[in-house]
Amino acid sequence: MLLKQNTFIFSVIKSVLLTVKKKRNMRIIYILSFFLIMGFRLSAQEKNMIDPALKTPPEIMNQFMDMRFGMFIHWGPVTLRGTEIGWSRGHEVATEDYDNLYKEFNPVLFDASAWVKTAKNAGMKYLIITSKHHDGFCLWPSEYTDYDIMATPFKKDIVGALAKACKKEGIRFGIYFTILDWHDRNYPLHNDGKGISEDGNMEKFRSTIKNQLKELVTKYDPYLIWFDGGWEEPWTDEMGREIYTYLKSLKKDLIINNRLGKEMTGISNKNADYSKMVGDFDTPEQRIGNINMDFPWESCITMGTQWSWKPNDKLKSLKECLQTLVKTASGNGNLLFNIGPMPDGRIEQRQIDCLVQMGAWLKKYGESIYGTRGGPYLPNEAYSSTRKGNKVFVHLFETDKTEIILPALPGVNVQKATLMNGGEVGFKKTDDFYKISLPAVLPDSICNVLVLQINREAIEIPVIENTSIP
Ligand code: FHN
Repeated sequence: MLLKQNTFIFSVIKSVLLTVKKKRNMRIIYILSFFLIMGFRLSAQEKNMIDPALKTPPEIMNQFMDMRFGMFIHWGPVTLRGTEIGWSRGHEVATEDYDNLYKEFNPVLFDASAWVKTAKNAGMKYLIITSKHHDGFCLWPSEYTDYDIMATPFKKDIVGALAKACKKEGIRFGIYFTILDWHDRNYPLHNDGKGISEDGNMEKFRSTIKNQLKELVTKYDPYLIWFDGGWEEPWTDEMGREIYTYLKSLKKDLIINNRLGKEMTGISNKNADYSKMVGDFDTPEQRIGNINMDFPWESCITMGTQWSWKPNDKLKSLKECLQTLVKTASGNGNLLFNIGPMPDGRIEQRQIDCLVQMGAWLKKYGESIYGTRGGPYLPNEAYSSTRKGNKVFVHLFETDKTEIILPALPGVNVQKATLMNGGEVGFKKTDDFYKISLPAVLPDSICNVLVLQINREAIEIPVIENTSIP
């Protein structure tokens, strides 16, 4: 009887232990499978993102965003036809003709230091040249193609000359590099409406661009690489991340824009997922980007109507150029302002004249642009603002007003209100508004700067969405 009882107890204990053991095993199995799945997920996630340790650190990006104003240069043999670089190949200009323009490309009046000095005098802090655009022509001597500057009658390294001149003038040097290359047979697309070509070989193509990027980084030590043309089907974000990681192995602090991947606000101003971007800053194109106080951005905009030189092109007025710069800064972005030099190597005098006048304005009002951050007032037709330290700079676009009314800044005491280069102004505060009376004659005929000196750090003020006056 006792034995029976004991056997029963043992079997109960055994099954309990077994259950516990089974449960423990199950728990171990659950825990193991959890970590396994997490591992998979993590590796997938890690695979879908750039190693944070490689990302360009905030202090480097802040230094870049302090610059606020850069020169973009689109140039190449296409200027001999005055049509749009890359896009006119096989369209306005027959492919055969386009691809042989390099044989006539001889910009004997090209003077790198003159270009860089023009940028510097304009108040620009960095300069980016199209080393290779979608037509595949390389403005530097490349080991990996014969379709480069050494095949032209000119035979001088354009990228190298600009890198040297920038270093001499203390201007940061950047390189534009297209991912897509409609001229390269290994790249499966040729902008000819014929779709993916069988003889494409992305493996070979990717090793060519990797080798060329190594050439550019090791030979010219750029501050920044401005990628473009990653929107076509043969290119993937994965490939973009691989290039980002590779470039960071060549130069740790190299700044790289977000066009190595597909996620961007770009031309269409679409709502982008910044966590998916492959690169350090967003690149709104041909428009002023939306205010963004968290993710760095830079608008690239043409002075004319196309990127490369066009004879007798319609250029933006000085007022439009200055307002574009000021409104971009007030949205917390940089302006990369594009010029297209002529086929003989000179920058058109009209473009230089406009840049000189922008520089003259920045010599007087640069404190309200360089090193500032956007807001708190959102840009509108009458004004926009930037801020730095305990100052808010309000850029006034109307020069015929003797009074301006601004929404009061929450939790702020305005200690002093002055006009840059213009002295004290009348200042009255009501609960919700500031009433500022301006002198009949304002210091500047295009854009004046009202400075509100306040009792706290201006960056702490939330962005004022609604600037409309009742
Ligand atoms: O196709 C290019 C264009 O030619 C120009 O280079 C601009 C500059 O940002 N990016 C592309 C269009 O998005």
